[in-house]
Amino acid sequence: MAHLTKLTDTYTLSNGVEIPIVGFGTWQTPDGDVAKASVEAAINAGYRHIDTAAAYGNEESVGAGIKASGIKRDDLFLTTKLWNADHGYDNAMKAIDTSLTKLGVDYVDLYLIHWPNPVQYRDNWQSVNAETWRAMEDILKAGKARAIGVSNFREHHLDELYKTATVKPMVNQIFLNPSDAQPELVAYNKAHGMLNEAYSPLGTGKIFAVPELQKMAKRFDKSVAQIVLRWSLQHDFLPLPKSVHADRIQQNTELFDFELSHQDMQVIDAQAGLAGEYTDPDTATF
Ligand code: 1BO
Repeated sequence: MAHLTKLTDTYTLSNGVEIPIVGFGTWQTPDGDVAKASVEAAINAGYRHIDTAAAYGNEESVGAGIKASGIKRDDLFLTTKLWNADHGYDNAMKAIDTSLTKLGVDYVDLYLIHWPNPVQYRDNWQSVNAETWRAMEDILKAGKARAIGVSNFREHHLDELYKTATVKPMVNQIFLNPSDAQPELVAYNKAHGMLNEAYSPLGTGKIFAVPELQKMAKRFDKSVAQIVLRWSLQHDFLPLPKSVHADRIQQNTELFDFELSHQDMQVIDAQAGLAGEYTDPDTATF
């Protein structure tokens, strides 16, 4: 288990870059004042890691929230992602510049390919990903990203990428929570030196109604959300909880004054039967 004492503890990526162990997620956070205010509130609550994506449509507001917080750029870890329309070498080189402009920064800390198999490249995703990854490597070399990686990639997408990659992805950000713990993919990522980042770390919300988890939360005087985020950390995942409510933004930072036992972890692991919302990247319609 990683060293878990505070929100700003870090994992070390395979290229030596330090990444804070909890990130503030902004998927489905409405653009405009809501995104700006929630990012500002997150930074004020102590988050030093913000996760967005071109596809979330909120990069400008996320950038505005960062600016409004007054934090120094170098004190923040910022991730964004390349969308499906921007695959291919030339498009990717333009996409990073667009994201940097929207975010109002000179570099991101982590740049990810958002999906491995966009619907328009279903017949040639292998060569398209190779070209996109070539751009990702040049983006890294140019210092526009301090680390690069992928999201929603499965083993066969990565096996294919490794045929031409000269730099291995440092992160795979996946749908990862007790109902969809994806043990094979998690082990694969780890074996290939990738950090497992968890988006939707609380899953569909069904987890909140599980009596064993409610009892456990009561025993620790915590919420079920805090219990599940702690589970994620004790598995060495990097959870990206999202909220637009100041009280929950704060609550999701309070994960370091308790520890789940092996038995507690097993009870949460056993929730894998709950139906999740996993999207298969090879059949997704975007
Ligand atoms: C469709 C977006 C998934 C989370 O990044």
